[in-house]
Amino acid sequence: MKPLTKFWKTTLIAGTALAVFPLSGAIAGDYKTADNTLGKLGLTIDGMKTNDPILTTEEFKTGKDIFFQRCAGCHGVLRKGATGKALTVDITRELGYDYLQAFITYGSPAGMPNWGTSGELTDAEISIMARYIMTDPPQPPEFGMPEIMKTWRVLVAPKDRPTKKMNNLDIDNIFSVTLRDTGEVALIDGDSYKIVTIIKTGYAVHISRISASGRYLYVIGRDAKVDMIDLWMKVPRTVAEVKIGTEARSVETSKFPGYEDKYAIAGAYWPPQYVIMDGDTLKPIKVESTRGMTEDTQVYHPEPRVASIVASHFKPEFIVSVKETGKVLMIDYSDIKNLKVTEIPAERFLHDGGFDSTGRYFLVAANARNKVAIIDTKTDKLVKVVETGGVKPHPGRGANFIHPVYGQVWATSHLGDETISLIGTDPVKHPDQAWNVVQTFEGLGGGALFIKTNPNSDHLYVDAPLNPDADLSGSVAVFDISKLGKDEPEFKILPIAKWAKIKKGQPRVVQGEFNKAGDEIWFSVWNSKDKDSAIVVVDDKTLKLKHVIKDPRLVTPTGKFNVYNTRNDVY
Ligand code: DHE
Repeated sequence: MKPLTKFWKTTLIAGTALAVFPLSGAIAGDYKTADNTLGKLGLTIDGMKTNDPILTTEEFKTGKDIFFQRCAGCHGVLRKGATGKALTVDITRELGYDYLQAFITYGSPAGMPNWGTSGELTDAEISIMARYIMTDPPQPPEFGMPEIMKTWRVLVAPKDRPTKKMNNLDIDNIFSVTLRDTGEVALIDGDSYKIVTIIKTGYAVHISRISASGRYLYVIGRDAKVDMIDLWMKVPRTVAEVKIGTEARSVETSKFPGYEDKYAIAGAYWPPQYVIMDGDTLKPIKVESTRGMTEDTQVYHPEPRVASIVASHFKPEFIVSVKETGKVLMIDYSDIKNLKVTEIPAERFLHDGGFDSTGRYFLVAANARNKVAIIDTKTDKLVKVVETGGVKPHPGRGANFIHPVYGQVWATSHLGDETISLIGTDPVKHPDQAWNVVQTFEGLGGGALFIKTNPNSDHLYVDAPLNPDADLSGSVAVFDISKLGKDEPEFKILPIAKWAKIKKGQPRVVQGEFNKAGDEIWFSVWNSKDKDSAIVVVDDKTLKLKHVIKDPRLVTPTGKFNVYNTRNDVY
């Protein structure tokens, strides 16, 4: 690390945050400063070691931007830690600049990306980040109803929308594909593999969810912008939009009979809150904060972020996982004015999850605790919290199938190691196995994000996009479900990235998603923004390459959401 240029002088503001001013510029007015001796005092920043490098104002701004774009998702805006470790200044200053710089450069098998060696951050940016996280985190502003209302737009009013489907598409077999770095979704026809249209959405768009009828598609960007797309239009397009905060990951719609397409909900990372909206127009109805006490130690947390949200099939309720407090909120939308919320203490650091095969039980990963919490959505009670036997479970929505020995199970892969864990989910026919880990075995390697099967498939697919080894992050492991009775079941490796024949870059293969028929599975071949990406379609019966979708418009494809499977919670 080079010392800071001699033209800069640092000044302490409010104890620890740094601002830096150039000495060479003219000082306004006639007032001339005299040299003084204060600079000779050996003052240090509280807790920082004397040799730790510091930041210029410009670098602070760059660090802030990179942190919010790349790091806050795992470590939190206030850096109190969740999926990623806590990075509060008491910890980072103790670790010191050299350690932090090396860690950011090389990553770790436990899930920290190798930002330097992957080429995603330059040496200069890594140096800034190591120094940035040694300074106190800035806190972004609140975003309440007045701010939300200012962003709400109905682009096509319900009365001006078609009364029947105006296109020839099989809507149930459309895939909404996240184009992460362009802030768009591609709607791809699952029958012809053709791009129907590309729609501008929020920044670093994250997931799509479908209304109960299958007509409306809701997309959430990391900037907390929700776009509502009408799939009945001749060419599907956005009919309403709203920003529910400044940082978000999840959106869902009401599914209980009688409430189909009536409400939508989106959860924010910042400010920590959820917003219930009119399902037809996205008009915000209610905004509720999730700040409060942790479920176990009952200590106040200022930033309990909203992670996964699902819609109950048993009650008019949204099921909201609150990450840092570890609570699952059952939000009764039958009377939004007099909102009733059942708060279930589950486990801290809740992240992603999905239903069991019956749609009654919600299994959600508390990934930093290596556990899965199981919620009964019929009784609104916690069933159990189980250790998965692996490091950082990351199921996506998980995978449901009938195991040859243990009956119905739900599976999760892990971000932090190669473990795949199966949890029994049939309390009637397999009461001894229900809500216990019945088997663990190894997949490709650490860095797995998503696991997938389909009721019509005999295969279980597991990716490893965050594995530092390019061969592994470019492949998926496939298990034959009928052979899972063995202790250490074998798997086949599908070299998906090689099949895509992409010459430049190091694309990661991510998130399998089945088509409506459940006879083919699509994988994203996710390259950097300036390089070619693709979607590879695999024949589920033969495990052979069926089709490669390539198009210059397919920039950084990641999540794919088949309308039928998503609206019916088939996974
Ligand atoms: Fe995701 C789901 C949060 C990074 C692709 N991701 C989720 C969910 C949450 C979440 C809370 C569950 C939503 C739900 O079901 O309601 N994701 C986060 C993060 O906080 C994190 C770790 C860091 C960040 O800064 O965002 C993060 N996610 C990523 C990615 O980098 C991925 C791989 C690529 C991308 O597009 O950004 C990614 N996340 C996905 C996908 C799903 C998802 C594809 C939905 C999976 C599904 O099958 O439902």
